[in-house]
Amino acid sequence: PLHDNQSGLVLQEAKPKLKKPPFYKVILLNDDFTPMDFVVEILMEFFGMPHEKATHVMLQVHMQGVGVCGTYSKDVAETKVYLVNEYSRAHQHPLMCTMEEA
Ligand code: NFA
Repeated sequence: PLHDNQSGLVLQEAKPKLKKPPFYKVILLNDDFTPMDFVVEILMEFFGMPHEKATHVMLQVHMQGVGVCGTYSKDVAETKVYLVNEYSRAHQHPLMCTMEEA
């Protein structure tokens, strides 16, 4: 809030705001049914990875259970999670995408 003092100056109060982390990791989760090629396609089309990197990340998710697709602002991460999950659902694959604080 702003307050006028007697001299007519306007001072900005120092707000002790604790900002949340501005970036989020978009995470892909393994499952037993989604074809490997479909996951590679998603990593290339939605996350801009070249085929070799997409294959590496897909195999990491396959073996470790989770993998990072990329780090984005909150809005962009939310949009990517939504689009990937909708695309997977539309193709009747159970692939799940989520996000967490970076
Ligand atoms: N585990 C899946 C399979 O064996 C492949 C997969 C990889 C699924 C990464 C989801 C994420 N077909």
